[in-house]
Amino acid sequence: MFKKILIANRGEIALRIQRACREMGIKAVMVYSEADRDAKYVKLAEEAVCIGPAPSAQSYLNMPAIISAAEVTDAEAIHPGYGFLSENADFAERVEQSGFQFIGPTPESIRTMGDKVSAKQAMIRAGVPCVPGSEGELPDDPAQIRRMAKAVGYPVIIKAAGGGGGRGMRVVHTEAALINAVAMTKAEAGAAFNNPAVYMEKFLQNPRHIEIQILADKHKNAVYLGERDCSMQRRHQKILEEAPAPGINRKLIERIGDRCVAACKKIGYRGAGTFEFLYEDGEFYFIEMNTRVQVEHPVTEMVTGVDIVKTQIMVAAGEKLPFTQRQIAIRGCAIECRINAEDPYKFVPSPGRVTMWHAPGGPGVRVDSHVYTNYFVPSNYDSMVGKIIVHGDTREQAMARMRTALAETVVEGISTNIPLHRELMVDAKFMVGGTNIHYLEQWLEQHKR
Ligand code: MV4
Repeated sequence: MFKKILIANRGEIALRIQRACREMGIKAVMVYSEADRDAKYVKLAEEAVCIGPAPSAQSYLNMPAIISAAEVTDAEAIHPGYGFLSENADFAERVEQSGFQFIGPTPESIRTMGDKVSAKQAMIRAGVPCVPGSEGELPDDPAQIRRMAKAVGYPVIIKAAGGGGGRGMRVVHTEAALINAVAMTKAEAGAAFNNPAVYMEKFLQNPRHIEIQILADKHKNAVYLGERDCSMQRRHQKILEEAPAPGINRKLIERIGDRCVAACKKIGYRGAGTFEFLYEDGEFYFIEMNTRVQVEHPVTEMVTGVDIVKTQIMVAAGEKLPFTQRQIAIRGCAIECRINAEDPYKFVPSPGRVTMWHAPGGPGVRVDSHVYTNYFVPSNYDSMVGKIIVHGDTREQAMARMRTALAETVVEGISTNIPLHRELMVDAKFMVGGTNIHYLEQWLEQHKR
């Protein structure tokens, strides 16, 4: 096992990874920007290295500075967390060329999944069900594009190969609008991702966003850890996630999970990964794969008892997965509320000094946050300052525990979205479960103030 790991991230996930290191007897090296100098997890680490000024481009995205920090501290591996450099294949390659273990999949896997056309082709080959569409990059010939759209059926969606997470897409409702929409998406994709390639899919009107968590080792073992329902989102920002997904047939989930595992084995995937699906009318359709640990990993940890971050580190060190698929069971229900430093209804960021932070507790309650009373939330980064995660035997118990947890939570000095979460936890449709990706935006429209 590694003796020392460098954590190339900040905030709650930096603290989460540091905790895993501590539990495993591994020394943690933190890197931090000038804006994060006073963060408690920086002071708590065995070692910490300042890698640059507040802007991410000069610190958390600064590859030479991060690799130099690993060199001067004699770290053996680098954990990238989520965001920043976590899905940058060139970074993973440079980390390994510098003699460190990248805690994640191979640069090749990251590259394949980063290109949404090659990702989809890999999944089709591996037998993972995908949204019907072009099965590759769109050709230049307008007549051919029109034929494809007619075969798929309108509405269709044009997506950039270099996009993902909601960037570089356009919905097309009629043949009259098709060719122009393709040209516009191509132009934007060329400018934004330096890759003009686009592909076509049938546009699903009211899907849910369900994702499957997997873990794989370097010995061709892979397991899936059930699913998460991430449909509660606004402008592609998830605000609440849960596991298991309400009302979905368990046998269907097992079939899809087995497909994901087979795909991992086929492509030699290793580490943690997430297969994103749209779910509509009882069918799953693969859209993208994330090659990192995700913000919402705790809901899966709560229902499976598996420590995903610890397992990422174990498999990166070459160890075998310490469990088989048969040993994985889903117990109860878990819900995560993301706590953002922002206005709860206008969504404008609210950085600044937290004059009071009181975290909830009790049975089945987990708080992943780096915040403390007097912590200053910098304006340079994402507004998420922590997560409240609850577990219960039933979804009703999980919701009751979340209501209690949210009632106990006190945050002063900044605005947070906690009031929004309190309302959602007593919303009739949420309480039934199974709302789609448009629900929150429609709810906000109806609850305008
Ligand atoms: C889609 C779709 C409908 N049909 N693809 C948005 C983010 C990116 N991961 C894929 N996205 C979508 N792809 C087809 N064929 C609808 C969305 C979508 C969405 C997906 C998941 C979560 C939230 C979303 C919000 C708007 C649109």
